[in-house]
Amino acid sequence: MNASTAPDQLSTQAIQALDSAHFIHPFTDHGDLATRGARVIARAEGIYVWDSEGEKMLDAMSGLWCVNVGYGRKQLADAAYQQMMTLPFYNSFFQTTNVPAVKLATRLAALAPKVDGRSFEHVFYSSSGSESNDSNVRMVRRYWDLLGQPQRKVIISRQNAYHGSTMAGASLGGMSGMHAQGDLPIPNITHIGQPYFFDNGLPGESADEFGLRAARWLEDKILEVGVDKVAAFIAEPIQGAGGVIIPPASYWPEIQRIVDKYGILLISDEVICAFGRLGHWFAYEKFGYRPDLVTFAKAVTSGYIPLGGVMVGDRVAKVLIEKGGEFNHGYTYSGHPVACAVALANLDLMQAEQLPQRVRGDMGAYLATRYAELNDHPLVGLAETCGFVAGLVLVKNKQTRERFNADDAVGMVCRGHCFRNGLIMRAVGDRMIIAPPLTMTTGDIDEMMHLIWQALDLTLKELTQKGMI
Ligand code: PXG
Repeated sequence: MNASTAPDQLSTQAIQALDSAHFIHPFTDHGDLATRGARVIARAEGIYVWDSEGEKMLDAMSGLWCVNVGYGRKQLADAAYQQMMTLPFYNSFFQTTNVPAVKLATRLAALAPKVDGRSFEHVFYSSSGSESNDSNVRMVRRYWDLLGQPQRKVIISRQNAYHGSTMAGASLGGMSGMHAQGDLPIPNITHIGQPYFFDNGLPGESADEFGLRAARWLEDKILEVGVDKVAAFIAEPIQGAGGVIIPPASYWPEIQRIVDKYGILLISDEVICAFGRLGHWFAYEKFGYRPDLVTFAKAVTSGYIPLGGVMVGDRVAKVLIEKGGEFNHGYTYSGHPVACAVALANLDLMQAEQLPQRVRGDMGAYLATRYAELNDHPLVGLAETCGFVAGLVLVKNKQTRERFNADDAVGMVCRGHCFRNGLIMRAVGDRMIIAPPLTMTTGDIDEMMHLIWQALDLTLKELTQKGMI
């Protein structure tokens, strides 16, 4: 086979064979993939993607939590083209800068809400969420070094968190499967439990009581490690890859009280939650807490081109800039002009179409109402949304809340039915989750809900036939 043949002239099987021969995919069992062949995603428009066999699927995951403005938006392609013809690349290392990077930093600083007088006037750029969290580790350590407290090195995170796949990102994350490969976490990173009420709430305990208890695991950990050794706490506003774990309302205010009490830095990893996903430009505004650093990536460009970064709050920026001298850290693509130009066009679009406002208003409410109907399905233990993310837990017995065994791989069964019926929904253990494009209309939501019901019905049928329920 001639690999230089244009891919769209190759048959699906030929592409799958080349894929198997040459492409190592992220988080993939290649032995398994080789037996079934990868699904070749060929094109996309609006909220739909098509595979190489012409099968159309409603993409309820926005690619991978990123295509917030939907597919096929010409303004973003035009912005990339224009910028490539003007200045496709220049670095920002040696006292140089470029206009899109400056404009975007200014724009992001204006969009990031001030809380209690604290603001975000500075942005550090990378190309991904993982790199951004590596930068956070570097910045946090540098901050405490500059303040003469170099022993403050420990960053506290949470089990089942996802903060990326680089050495620091995977270490900050709380995925045991990732830690098991490659001697992770790296030193000075430790984890507390996640605020997952359905899993960890005690009999008779209210969600808010549980939220306070879960937040206080942070205080316990700070005291265990030693107050003078703790540098920062990192958390996603809502855990995304962990299965859309929405914390009780009491959780974030209590976390804020604790980080304030001990003076540690707070990192809000908003790689999934920012840029309208929860109805705000930044999610800390929704929950009312005051982070010092905010990680972003994905939807800053709606995934059209890689870009990530960190919003650096005044507390950290002041120390790094006024006391720091040169900070020996940065990436070739920090402030990439094309990526920044696409981000600006993306923010223009989001602003013109008022996407965060729609999610905060009518459309978020409509999704919440329709999604809550799933609570009537016999397989669903609890279905809930927050803005335009939603999760449900599949249960064996609705009344007793009995769960399936991990070996049942019930999420994968359901995901299979979704795929075969033209819906992309993600499975995380026994949870089914969505993060649809923010451009969805009520008609789109109705169509998606119909497909979700169908997939749940088919899953129930299969599990019943197999005697698993
Ligand atoms: N932080 C958070 C909160 C994320 O969700 C990252 C950091 C890392 O970003 P990059 O750009 O380096 O991938 C993420 C990424 C999933 C899934 O299975 C989620 C992510 C990535 C891959 C898969 O839901 N989130």
